[in-house]
Amino acid sequence: MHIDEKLTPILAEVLHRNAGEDEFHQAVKEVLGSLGRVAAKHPRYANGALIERLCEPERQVIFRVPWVDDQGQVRINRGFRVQFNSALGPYKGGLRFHPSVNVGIIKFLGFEQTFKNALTGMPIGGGKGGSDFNPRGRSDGEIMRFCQSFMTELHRHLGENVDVPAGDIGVGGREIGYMFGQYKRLTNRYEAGVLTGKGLTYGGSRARTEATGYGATYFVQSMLGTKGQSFAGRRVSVSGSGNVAIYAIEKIAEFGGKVVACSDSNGYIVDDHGIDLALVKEIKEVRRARISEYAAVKSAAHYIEGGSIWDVPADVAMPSATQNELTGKDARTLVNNGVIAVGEGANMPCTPEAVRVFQEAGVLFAPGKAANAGGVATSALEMQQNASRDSWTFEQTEARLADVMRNIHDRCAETAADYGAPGDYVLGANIASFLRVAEAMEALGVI
Ligand code: NDP
Ligand code: 2IT
Repeated sequence: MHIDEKLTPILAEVLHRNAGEDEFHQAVKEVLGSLGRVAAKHPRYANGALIERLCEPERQVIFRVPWVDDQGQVRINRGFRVQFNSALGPYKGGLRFHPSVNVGIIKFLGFEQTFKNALTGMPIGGGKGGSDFNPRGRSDGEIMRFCQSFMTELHRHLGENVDVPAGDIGVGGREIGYMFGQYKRLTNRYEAGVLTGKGLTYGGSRARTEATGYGATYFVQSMLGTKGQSFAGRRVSVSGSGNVAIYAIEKIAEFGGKVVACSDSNGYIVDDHGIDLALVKEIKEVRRARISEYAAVKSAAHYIEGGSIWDVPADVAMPSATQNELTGKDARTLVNNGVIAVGEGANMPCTPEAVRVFQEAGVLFAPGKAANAGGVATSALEMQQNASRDSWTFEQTEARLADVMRNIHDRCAETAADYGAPGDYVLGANIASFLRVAEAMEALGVI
């Protein structure tokens, strides 16, 4: 990744001030790698410490989360909320519950979120939060007590016009319900717009559950369309088997693609007949079990413990599990097996080396901040419905999502072409989003 010489001191300062936060460094480098062309065209954006301000979160909250497990033992976790940038609207972004969570991971996610949210064209700033709590194997009661304790501190930092969290890894409808219940109880306010990803009985939006996976699939479909291609008849691998992966698989099948592999953190399954999504949903959404069970039910499928899902030959790859899950080696394997398009359903799932390998091989590559923006865009639609005390149909909401994804695709493609790099969606996404945030920050003065 080449960083323009005007921007190298900014990067050096970020690395120095945020020592040890590897994922945050990686995300900042990726964006700065695209901004040299902006600094050349609009020198004023290199002034006023605007880029430096963009790299410094507006506020970071770290707190203790004590809770009592089913054995009566007191447990302690660490909670985070990084309110990254509110130039475009209230802080908006998910909460992640996973044992790997630390401040560097939350900062990388909040930084990415700021640009992603700008791409949606909606009035939302960027933020992210979560905890190093591991939900795996915990009872409903333990999950509820954890969520209540987490919200007992977090609630004072939130508000429908302040900061609006949603789900991410380890946080879905169940957790959002417990957190909304506790927020309502603590504040004595039915403030539906304070959280998104809510259930349909208490202010949720139709199509929010599906939105990230559907949106990523729409984006890749548009990208394939620029080359006269489509999902029809294509073999596809989707990593993960959580919220994003499940609804990507659903939409890919609707578009005529055949998803042959998916995974969880233990291993992956291959089903050359096409993944039976009803079975995946039953295993993952209902029983919260391991993907290995798929192969126990379907004799035609096989399960590989450990290893890399990217060893499976596929025309299209959609990494939808977690950061840095697809390495340079995986990218070379996919390229050698003839992959034509890669769409990041997850946040930063491809390592910088992997991205380079895809781009050098001429593979269509959709970066997460563009491809997975459908989730947060539909969260913004949920906020709109809450503000007007309205509730839209599934079709109406999905049509808005499809429209947003088409616009994001087109804006990334046009921006890349305008800046001399046609087909480079990484550059297009970084520049288009930067320009929107930078313009607002400039207008708001030194804040
Ligand atoms: P879920 O918790 O629903 O699913 C996560 C999936 O990824 C699971 O299959 C999980 O396996 C796997 N996974 C998680 N961590 C790891 C790891 N360290 N190594 C290998 N596999 C792992 O999360 P989501 O589907 O919501 O999120 C997936 C990705 O999409 C994340 O990067 C998230 O930030 C991003 N994203 C999510 C959005 C949303 O609306 N939910 C919106 C935009 C992006 P296991 O069960 O074994 O842990
Ligand atoms: O990474 C993401 O965009 C999300 N986890 C969704 C954020 C949101 O506020 O809907």
